[in-house]
Amino acid sequence: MPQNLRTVFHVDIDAFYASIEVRDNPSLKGKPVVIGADPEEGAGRGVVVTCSYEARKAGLRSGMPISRAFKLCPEGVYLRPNMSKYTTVSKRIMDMLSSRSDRFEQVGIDEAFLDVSSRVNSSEDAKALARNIKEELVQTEGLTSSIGIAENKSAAKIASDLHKPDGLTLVPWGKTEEFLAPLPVSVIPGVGKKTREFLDHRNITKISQMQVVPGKEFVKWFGKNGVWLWGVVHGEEMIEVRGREVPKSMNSERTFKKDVENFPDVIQAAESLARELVKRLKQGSLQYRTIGVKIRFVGFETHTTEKSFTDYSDDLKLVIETVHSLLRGFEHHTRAVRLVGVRASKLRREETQPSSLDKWA
Ligand code: TTP
Ligand code: MG
Repeated sequence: MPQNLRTVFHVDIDAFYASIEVRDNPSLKGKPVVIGADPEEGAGRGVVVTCSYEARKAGLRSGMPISRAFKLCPEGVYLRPNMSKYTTVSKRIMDMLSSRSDRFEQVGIDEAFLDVSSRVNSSEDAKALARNIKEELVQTEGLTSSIGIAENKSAAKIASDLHKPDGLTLVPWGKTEEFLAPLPVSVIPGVGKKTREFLDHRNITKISQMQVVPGKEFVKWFGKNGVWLWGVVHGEEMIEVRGREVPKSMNSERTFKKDVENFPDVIQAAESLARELVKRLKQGSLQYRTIGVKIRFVGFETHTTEKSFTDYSDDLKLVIETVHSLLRGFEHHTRAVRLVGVRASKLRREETQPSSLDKWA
């Protein structure tokens, strides 16, 4: 591998929730383990969240109705998800993965991109580092993973899916287009049922067939996502692995030009600040768990107060309601108001899956 080229890993834990349950209860090893709804409760409503590879052999898949899963695999062990456990494991894994990369981007509860360009100088180096990470995941967490190595994110992601479970797939540098050519279009992240059908309609089922379609056509078909997709199929997608920091808090304040005596005007200003704040949170895919207000009266007397919730949210209505109830505590204050502010804290980044192209097809 020539120097100065990018090396991106996509790491994805195998059958994440199910593997954690098997690890914590070794008697489940080798059995079809299904995480999801209880097939015997609620008349078999609900779905399979995930399942072990043994259950996948029986045809079970994420999203399948639990009643159908039970018909296909009555001998399976059906367990309810234990999210707090999975989140704790995820956090430890992500901390470890992030420490093994130059840049790090978590993209789901059990998957992440690592830019390791400065840490490897050959395909052998890259594979050795990936093997080492896989081994560490087994040693410290008792979990197997699949890693794809490529010069860009989309090819790394496709590669990591190719030889699951416990896979390690390297796409040679400069050979991404050749690697992708024989694969079905459905391996591309974001190409779901609708996009597949749209392409199928045009007799396109393999990536090689997409590679001969002019870029202009892609844009006609998929709008600005067509530019990205064209880059993906030609191995030229070069989107950075980006570890976006989650800010501690975000706020929106207004100092009035003229001190405000009429309290409803203060509330109205706070509402528009809340709207602006939620817009900014959404732009950064952020959710809050605490909303606070700040109010300053003439004479610089300043108060802050806040309210926390049990769940994260990005809901505007909840912000407005909270701002109203917090500000009401100052309604009978005698002095005029100089400044009002709204603040969101205890933030987290919403976990995002690759965006779907289906909406555009
Ligand atoms: P995935 O990585 O897609 O699935 P997986 O880890 O179970 O299996 P594999 O990677 O080996 O194919 O998702 C990670 C976890 O996210 C999964 O264990 C359960 C959860 N999940 C959902 O909650 N809903 C879903 O639709 C999917 C696909 C996964
Ligand atoms: Mg996984």
